[in-house]
Amino acid sequence: MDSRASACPLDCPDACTLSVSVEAGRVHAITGDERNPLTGGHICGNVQRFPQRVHGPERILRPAFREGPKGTGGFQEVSWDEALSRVAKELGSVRERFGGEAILPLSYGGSNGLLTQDTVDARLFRRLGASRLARTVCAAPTGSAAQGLYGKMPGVSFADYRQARLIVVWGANPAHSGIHLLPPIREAQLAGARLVVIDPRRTPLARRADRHLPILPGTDVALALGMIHYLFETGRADWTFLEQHAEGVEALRGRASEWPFDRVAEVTGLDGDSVRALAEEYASMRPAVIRVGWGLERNRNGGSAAAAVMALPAVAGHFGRRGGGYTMSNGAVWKLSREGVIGAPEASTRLVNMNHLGRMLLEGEPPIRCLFVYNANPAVTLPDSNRVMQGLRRDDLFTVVFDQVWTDTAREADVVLPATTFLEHAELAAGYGVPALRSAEPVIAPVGEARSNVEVFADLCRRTGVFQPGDLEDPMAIRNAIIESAPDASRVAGELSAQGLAVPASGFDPVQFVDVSPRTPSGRIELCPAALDAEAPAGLYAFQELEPEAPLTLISPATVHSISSSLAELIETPARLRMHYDDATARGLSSGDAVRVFNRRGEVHCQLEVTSDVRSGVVVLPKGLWRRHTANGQTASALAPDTLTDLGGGACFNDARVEVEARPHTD
Ligand SMILES: Nc1nc2c(c(=O)[nH]1)N[C@H]1C(S)=C(S)[C@@H](COP(=O)(O)OP(=O)(O)OC[C@H]3O[C@@H](n4cnc5c(=O)[nH]c(N)nc54)[C@H](O)[C@@H]3O)O[C@H]1N2
Ligand SMILES: Nc1nc2c(c(=O)[nH]1)N[C@H]1C(S)=C(S)[C@@H](COP(=O)(O)OP(=O)(O)OC[C@H]3O[C@@H](n4cnc5c(=O)[nH]c(N)nc54)[C@H](O)[C@@H]3O)O[C@H]1N2
Ligand SMILES: [Mo]
Repeated sequence: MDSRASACPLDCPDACTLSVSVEAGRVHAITGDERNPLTGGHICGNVQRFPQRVHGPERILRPAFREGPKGTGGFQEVSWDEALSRVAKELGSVRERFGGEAILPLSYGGSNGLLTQDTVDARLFRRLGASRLARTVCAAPTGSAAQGLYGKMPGVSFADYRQARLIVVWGANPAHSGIHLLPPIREAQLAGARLVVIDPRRTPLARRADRHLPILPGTDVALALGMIHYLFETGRADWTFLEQHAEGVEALRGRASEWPFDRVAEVTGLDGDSVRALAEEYASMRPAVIRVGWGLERNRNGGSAAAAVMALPAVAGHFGRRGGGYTMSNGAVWKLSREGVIGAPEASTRLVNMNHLGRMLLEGEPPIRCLFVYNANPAVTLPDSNRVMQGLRRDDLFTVVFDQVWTDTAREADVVLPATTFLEHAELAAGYGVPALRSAEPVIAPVGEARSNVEVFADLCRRTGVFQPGDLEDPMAIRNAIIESAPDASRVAGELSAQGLAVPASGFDPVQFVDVSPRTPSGRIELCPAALDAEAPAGLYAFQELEPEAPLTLISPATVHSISSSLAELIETPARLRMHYDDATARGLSSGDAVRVFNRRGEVHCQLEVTSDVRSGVVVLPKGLWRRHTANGQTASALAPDTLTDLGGGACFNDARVEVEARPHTD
């Protein structure tokens, strides 16, 4: 058995380095390896299960054409040459007859690698003049807020949570979604730190927290503004720091003054005493750090909520010492550009928000005639998924799906193309929590006839006639060109070739306002940036009422069983809806009942689990499930509205209102 080095590129904040045991061309096991000192030998269950995807029965082995009507699932295997010439011909004829904007490429962070997205794929679609995609399904509101206030300044490292005296985990569930934050939190707690968790669910961390605030989804902006108001009102705002480093202080102070604790309590569903206690702890304990998660962004107030939460450390003066400040995404830590590799300027063609895929497929003008899906599984991961599915079934839509496994989206395709996994192609990947850049070589040959994104898009550039001399097509050359774009390229290249891993210029453990500072144009914190204020429908920090379309709020957070919908093909147990005892009793329901969760967009048929781990008024379905996991083929995404967040045009998965009732018979 051979042991080979690799790097996990799955969509997760952590950036694990891996050791892969290989025998006779097959992957046997994946374990952690110590090259990344921040993740060490500890890896999650998802990547450990990855060999079952690579060699599993759901793997797409050869290209295929649909046979029979859409949705009936019949496919006929074909050669790569047949498949690519048909795809190239369709791209060409759609462009000729309807214009390039009738083509929509649809991809998200499914591969999470720097080689497999926004390189040769972007070259093809830009040169074809295709519609552009706004990649908003995740991190759009938090990203806009982090950009507007701090220019995406690097965050407090996971390791430095050890130094904190107060840790606030706000809308994040690292026990499932980024496990390497747990040991530092545990160590800090053993050294006497207080832990606060703000989450509608009693998460694993909430169980061991000193304080759990089971907030109503979509109301975090009220809680954060209430805390800011308290800081100003009680004379604990750090005016010296604010004068030196921040703009927009008066605007923020004015907007926060509308949030006395009694109003905060009423809106958030929290008790006033715990809100006050949290505000007092945050004012007085230092260092204090906030882990800002993505759970709080997925609602109409999500951008303002993220901005208000990130404004807190500035107002309270928590920056400037190790273990103080905030952590949001560290995705922007690496200053790498792929524009040189793409070799085509970004066109000014129509910009399609991916959260509107369903309505765009059904109503878009000019109509989308060709949809090219890769690095994503939109049939189940985008909001209002019944409309997405209806759009995919349009007879006059030509759909290409390029994936590793037979996803629910692949089953709707006209042409299916088999993709390699990260164990079969070269990759360059950075984590967005642990900011390590890692390069990795393939550890096995492609399974079946799978090909990498770089290879397939390069071939399509040639077949569609958009290839230009000088275009980079070799993965190694592309990787080198991306590394070359780093300001300190030779150091990065040297570290990557010596150990497969590079440290960002700001280091692994920067202290905010000591080692790193805001990357805004002014170099100062913009607490109320004009652009965000203009973008948010009622202005930044305004609370938009959550008018009840139905009484319960459905949220669908990440679980340990999949990474978004990736690896969910390995989940064997059917979906369960989790509901609080009070809500169950009020409806005469109990654990094990067959239920129907519904609103006007869709319905999910599944089993009920009654629990005290979810606050009343809120119900939970897992994120990432496939159609097979519910009794009627719909998932949480079918119930999620395709309305957009206040900033960034993001998805409102946790802003779904539903009702639940017993189902008379099991289907
Ligand atoms: N195992 C695993 N790891 C993953 C993923 C996965 O699917 N599985 N997904 C990856 C991806 S793509 C991402 S973006 C990250 C996401 O990682 P997280 O930031 O942890 O995001 P979520 O799981 O969406 O939600 C986090 C928590 O927010 C809570 N929540 C929901 N609504 C609200 C609200 O309005 N306010 C507050 N305060 N809390 C709320 C949920 O109950 C949940 O516990 O994880 C990544 N890591
Ligand atoms: N209900 C609900 N839905 C959600 C969320 C939620 O909170 N609730 N959260 C959302 C979040 S946070 C995110 S990030 C999105 C993610 O949604 P998606 O971007 O759709 O991500 P995945 O479900 O991981 O699907 C990625 C697909 O890309 C394929 N892939 C991986 N690597 C490669 C490659 O190299 N080449 C090719 N061609 N394909 C590859 C994988 O096999 C997989 O099928 O889901 C969102 N969906
Ligand atoms: Mo995400």
